[in-house]
Amino acid sequence: MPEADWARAVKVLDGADQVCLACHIRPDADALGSMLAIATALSNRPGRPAGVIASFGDEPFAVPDILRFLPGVPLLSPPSRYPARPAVMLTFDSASADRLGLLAEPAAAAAELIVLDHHASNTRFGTINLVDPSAAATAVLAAALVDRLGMPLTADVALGLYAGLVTDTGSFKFSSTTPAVHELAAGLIATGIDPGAVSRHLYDTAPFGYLNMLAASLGRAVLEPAAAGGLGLVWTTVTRADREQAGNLPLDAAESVIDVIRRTAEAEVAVVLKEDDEGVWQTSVRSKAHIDVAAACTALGGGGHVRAAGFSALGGPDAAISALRQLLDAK
Ligand SMILES: [Mn+2]
Repeated sequence: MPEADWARAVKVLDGADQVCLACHIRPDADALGSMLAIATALSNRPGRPAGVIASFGDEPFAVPDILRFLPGVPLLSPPSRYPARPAVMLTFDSASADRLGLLAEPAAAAAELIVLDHHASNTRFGTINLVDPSAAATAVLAAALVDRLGMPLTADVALGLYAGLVTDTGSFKFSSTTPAVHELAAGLIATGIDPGAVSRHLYDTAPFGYLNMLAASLGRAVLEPAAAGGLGLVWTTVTRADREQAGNLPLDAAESVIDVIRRTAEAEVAVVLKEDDEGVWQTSVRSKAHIDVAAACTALGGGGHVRAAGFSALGGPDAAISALRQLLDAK
């Protein structure tokens, strides 16, 4: 990433009295944790605190249950209160403007738009693009920004960054877990945060109904050994009815199903199609070693990383899986 881009971003943010922050819709811990870390740091900037507006473009506007523990949640406001023409806007973990949902319009009208992201599929929609596909998480870039702006790394700032780092490295299990990732984690933990508490909030806590939803979904899993060019495909669905029958669980309760499905030894590619409250199928796709699922998902209107990507399907799950199957076979 060019040093000149960092320098421009630092100059713009240093000079801003108000900074408008946004992350992608249906935020995960990397998007929301990175944004809230920067929101917290900017609003406590020594000597010159900035006015901060932080949001994401979902309507209705709701912070996912499992992310409510993040410091800085009270700094959030709904997209309806977002300025129409921000002087300085900073986006987190969004590969394209449409991933900002309702905040795509303010982003298009912003005088300066700084894009902080690590997706290879990033469309570079900012006036300043801090995009590094080699970064394990947007949180890595947000940590660099904290450092470059000379803002103190307090425990409240570190916790959001750590949550993002844990999530995007699969709890330090993915190949993106470099020595630098562990060095960053060490610096974050040294602020006094409790990594055990972060894991409990993110992964190890769910209402009892989750077990019923998981059972229903796993019971429908299909293995197609001949698919994905013979490397194998495993897939399942999580329907609205599954979530309703499990005690009206929110969509984000279904996020972790992919982590069970993708264990399947006989399949290079794992897919979970999750029906959201509007009947759209939010589809998560993972691969292990050979297939670029970002390319397939981008072709279906989504995006992501080589080993972890997704797309939204308006038709039914059968149409979505057959479209995906064709793209994976073409590899
Ligand atoms: Mn990310």
